[in-house]
Amino acid sequence: MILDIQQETMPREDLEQLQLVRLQATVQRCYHSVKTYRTAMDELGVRPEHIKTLADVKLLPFTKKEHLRESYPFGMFAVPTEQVVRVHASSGTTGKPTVVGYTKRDIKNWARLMARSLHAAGTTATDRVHNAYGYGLFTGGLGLHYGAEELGAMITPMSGGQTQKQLMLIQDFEPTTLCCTPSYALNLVEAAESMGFDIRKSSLKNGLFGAEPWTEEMRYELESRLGIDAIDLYGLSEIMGPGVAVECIEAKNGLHIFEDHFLVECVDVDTGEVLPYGEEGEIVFTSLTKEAFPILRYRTRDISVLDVAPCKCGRTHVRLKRITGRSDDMLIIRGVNVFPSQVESILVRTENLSPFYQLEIFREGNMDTMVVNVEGSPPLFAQGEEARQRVAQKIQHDIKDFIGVSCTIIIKAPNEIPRSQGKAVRVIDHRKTN
Ligand code: DLL
Repeated sequence: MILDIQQETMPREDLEQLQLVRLQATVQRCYHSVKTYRTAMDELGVRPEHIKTLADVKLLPFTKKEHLRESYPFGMFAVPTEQVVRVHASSGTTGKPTVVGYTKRDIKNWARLMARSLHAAGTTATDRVHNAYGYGLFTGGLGLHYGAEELGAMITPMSGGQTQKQLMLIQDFEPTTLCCTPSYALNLVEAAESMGFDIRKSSLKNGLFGAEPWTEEMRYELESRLGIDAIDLYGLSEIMGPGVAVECIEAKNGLHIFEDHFLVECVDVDTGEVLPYGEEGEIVFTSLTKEAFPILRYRTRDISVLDVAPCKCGRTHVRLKRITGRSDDMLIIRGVNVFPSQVESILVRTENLSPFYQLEIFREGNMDTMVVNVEGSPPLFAQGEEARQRVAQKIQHDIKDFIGVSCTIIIKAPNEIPRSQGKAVRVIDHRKTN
């Protein structure tokens, strides 16, 4: 199998030349085949031939989730549906899902990118992959699946759920790579421990975790409890699915974006202004090779920083710092911006807790209040109320200190927080239901 990994170490000038040619072709395709893009570009007075340099991307209109919803189901496809061989959809919180399509070539490119992601994470053709990402409309399961096959590895298409069975197959099939959400990995660890299965001694050596925000503290937790290298994997269905960016096992310090297929920008959330490398903002992608569902300047709502510093792995592709959260996940509690991942960092490094938590947001009068529900470890629970109060006070103090917001802490009994089968539900916002 030939992986086009030479693209990952190309000198930047060559990479940028390749990107420009692909960008120009994508803009032509969007303008001539997708009404939404033609209308938006005409409104701005931009024609495909105005894109002469990569920086000209900023002349193009942004695409937002609303555009995809308005064109439900196939209105933004750039090829006749006869040429589409697969669709995926991501469920929104309200109404219809957003639908994305792939031609045969798109599927091939995606499989290659996922093979490259697995390769960057340290998986080889002789490895065995246990895939617990959900199969179905969600892109996680099938995305990893075709990538592992493309790489030549052996894959178990387990999908999510059936935790006991997952653990049995991990013992019997002896996989080396685990693929699932970080919250589900934690769920597996806990279930293994309760069965008396020491998963640290299993055949697993690395894991590709993504589809939801997680923290360095959670990486430490997963690496120490599973005895593996935990690698961050990023993607979104609107752009392709998993395999848009991945960490390299050499540095584990930010996710290399596959820039030969995606053009990335970081913009100011409010003004849409393009920010220089190193500044935090909203990540925006333009696809460079997609046929069925090309996309221009998609506002991901994911907040991060782009890092151009050279990486010790030799890849020249820009790195995306760990996603701190989505702009629409950001909670504003009494004027203070809070991302659930900031709370996670504090909880995971506090002793005597299990790393399962959920935040509840209430509105009392004009005041927003946050309640942090977190599970105590079984020994803490056995120590009684006073010990739990001490831990609760410590967390409350640390959250006030590091994040700047006062909140109430409730230490729950082991197993009281619902376990995730896929993406974890970290926030219950009662303001939206009242
Ligand atoms: O979650 C694709 C995926 C599957 C990625 C498996 C990685 C592994 P969607 O369901 O469309 O696609 O959700 C995309 O999930 O905009 C981010 O907010 C979040 N997300 C995905 N990966 C990460 C990550 C898949 N590594 C949305 N860290 C994205 C933080 C992530 N957030």
